[in-house]
Amino acid sequence: MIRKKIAAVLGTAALAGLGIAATATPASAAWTDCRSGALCAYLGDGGAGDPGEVFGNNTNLLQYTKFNNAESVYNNGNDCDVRVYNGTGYTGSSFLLPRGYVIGNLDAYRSGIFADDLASNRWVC
Ligand SMILES: [Ca+2]
Ligand SMILES: [Ca+2]
Repeated sequence: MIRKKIAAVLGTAALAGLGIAATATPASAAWTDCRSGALCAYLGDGGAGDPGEVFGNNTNLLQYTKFNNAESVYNNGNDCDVRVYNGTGYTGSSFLLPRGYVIGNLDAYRSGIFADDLASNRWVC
């Protein structure tokens, strides 16, 4: 798909991108559209664009465009960390995203194995 580049947000996105190339980091103000309690996925790096939100555990996130094409992800859960898989039904590879943390550029995280494929999630308390 064509990835939209927005010059106006590039400064913020680039700053956020620097810290999260290899690991999860605490969320900053750019991520605030994600409602409390949700796991949010974005079509842009660094939380750019409107989030796709899910609550609870999900065996098939690929039915949601923003998870199926995710560029960044944010755990805005209330209490728990969340494990995210690149296979449906909690299969494939996974990472644990602590509560309040983001991955700002999935392409740069673990060789991009989760980019465009956040397929299922399970909350870990
Ligand atoms: Ca996909
Ligand atoms: Ca990216």
